[in-house]
Amino acid sequence: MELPVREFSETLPSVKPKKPLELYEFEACPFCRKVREVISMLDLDVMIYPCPRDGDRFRPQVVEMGGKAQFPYLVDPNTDFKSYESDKIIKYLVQTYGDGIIPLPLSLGPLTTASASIPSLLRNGRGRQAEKSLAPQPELPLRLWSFESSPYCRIVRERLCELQIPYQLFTVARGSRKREELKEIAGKVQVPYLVDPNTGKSMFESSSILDYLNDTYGKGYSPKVEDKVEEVSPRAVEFNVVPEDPEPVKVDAEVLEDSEDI
Ligand SMILES: N[C@@H](CCC(=O)N[C@@H](CS)C(=O)NCC(=O)O)C(=O)O
Repeated sequence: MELPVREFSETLPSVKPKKPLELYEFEACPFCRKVREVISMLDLDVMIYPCPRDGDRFRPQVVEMGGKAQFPYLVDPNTDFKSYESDKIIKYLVQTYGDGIIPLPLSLGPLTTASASIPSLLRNGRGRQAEKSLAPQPELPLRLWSFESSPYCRIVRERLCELQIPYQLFTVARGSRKREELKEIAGKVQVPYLVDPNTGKSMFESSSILDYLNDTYGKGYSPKVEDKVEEVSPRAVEFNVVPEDPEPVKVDAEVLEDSEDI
């Protein structure tokens, strides 16, 4: 269950980023939620790189870029802004892509942090810890249409986070100008809506999406034949080693002649 708060987009007359923003975060972190809320309010889209605890895919990248494992961490490739600290990120986003004014619910200091913690308390830590999975990282990021305060979107984001699946987040809060686009793409305005360009699958309904994610990238994943070959001979893959030709087979001339007679 999640509190029905701040479910709107300001759709401010804002500048839109040319290249997508990149947010390193995890779903259960209240500071990350504050940033996702302002992203929804500003009607921005963002690449999410999930960094749950013990995550091995994107956490190391954050340490490399900023020097420590702390979340949220925002990268804006349009301006080279890179930063930790939710309040600094929020200020940057409203100044760069909004009207410069921090929305009241996000400007109340510890009260804001406390209210952003409630959904995670109610969800008992889902979206905090990475889940071990045999599935390799998908080649292309998934695409999720969502808005921050929807409880159905939340459970999908939690699962994407636990499985460390990168995805493009299209925020379509009430009032978003992108709702029309969603209608054109999907036939109706309903969230969550997931598109997986790796498999060509697309779907509504949080329960169907969870089943799909578990089967494709989670516990239900079974390695494909190519993955098994890779496991057997990692060096051949890594160094592009071409296996040596086998010893030429000595063919008995007589046998060959015999066989030609047949
Ligand atoms: N003052 C920081 C606090 C950020 C923070 O404490 N984040 C926690 C997660 S909620 C964190 O990164 N912990 C380290 C970890 O998860 O490994 C902010 O507002 O961004």
